[in-house]
Amino acid sequence: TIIVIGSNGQIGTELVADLRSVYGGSNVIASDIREPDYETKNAGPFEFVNVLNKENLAGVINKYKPTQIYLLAALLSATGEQNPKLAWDLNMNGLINVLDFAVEQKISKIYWPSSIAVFGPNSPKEQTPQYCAMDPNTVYGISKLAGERWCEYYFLKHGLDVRSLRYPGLISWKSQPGGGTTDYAVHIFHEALKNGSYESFLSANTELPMMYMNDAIKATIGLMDAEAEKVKIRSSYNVSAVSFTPTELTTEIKKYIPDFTISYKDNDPRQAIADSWPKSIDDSRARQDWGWKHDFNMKKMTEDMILNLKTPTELSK
Ligand code: VAH
Repeated sequence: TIIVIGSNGQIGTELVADLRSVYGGSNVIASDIREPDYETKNAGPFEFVNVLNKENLAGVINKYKPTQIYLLAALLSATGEQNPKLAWDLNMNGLINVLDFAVEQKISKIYWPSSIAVFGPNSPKEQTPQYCAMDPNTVYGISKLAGERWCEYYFLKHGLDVRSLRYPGLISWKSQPGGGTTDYAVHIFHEALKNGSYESFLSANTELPMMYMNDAIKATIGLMDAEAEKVKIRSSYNVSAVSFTPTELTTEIKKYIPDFTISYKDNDPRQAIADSWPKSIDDSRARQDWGWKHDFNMKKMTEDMILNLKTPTELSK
């Protein structure tokens, strides 16, 4: 069995559904600190799991004896800045609790997401390499950088097969984003279809690395299915697909909604976060080591988002 912790989030919602289609509904346990939406709840087992509550976590692990755990629970960059101590506690101690149980219970594989947020103002901005100066200045980025070091440490000291990806901004239609800096790239589609206009909290020329959720799930399952010896990086792999600005995304959206207009809110705190991150990522190591390749460019992503949001889809709350 597989346990997905943080299954109600932007990634978890889709990852649970896709893992269930591969492994069977009853073999993938969704878990979070609040009830899932109707669809997830009826497609397989759900458990309340708070990664900061060790006896709760131990109880669920003992109940299901999982062979894999995906730990997705975290506070993201924007919410983390509003609640720095909780972000550090949840992102860091949640990870260490899971790593410890994984060693104790000999769980064969652990997945933990990192982020391009591990890079900072002094990291190269274009085609940011796998290894370089990393001075993240958000609690989220600090916790992800430290988390990468812990993952590699548990691999080296305990032989734990823990694997990780540095996700860029993720864009999806099935699930709402969870308080990040890249959330504009999801909100814009909903607003464009609903109101024909959107006020962006990032400036027109803010270029960020992005990825469609289909590609993010493909990368995640692709990394987890790779033979262990191909996973040569045990901190976290750079992965990417596209990079674009709000202006470029607007131009693409206008091909489907010609009257769509964008405006820009200035001095949003998320602008400083975005400005500290790379504009584009070099993910050649993931492509070399375990055959990563993205499928969705901005054009294909926009088409798929509009197509799916246009039909009356009940969005997960
Ligand atoms: C965030 N969506 O904005 C997340 C992600 C790279 C961005 O880590 O915080």
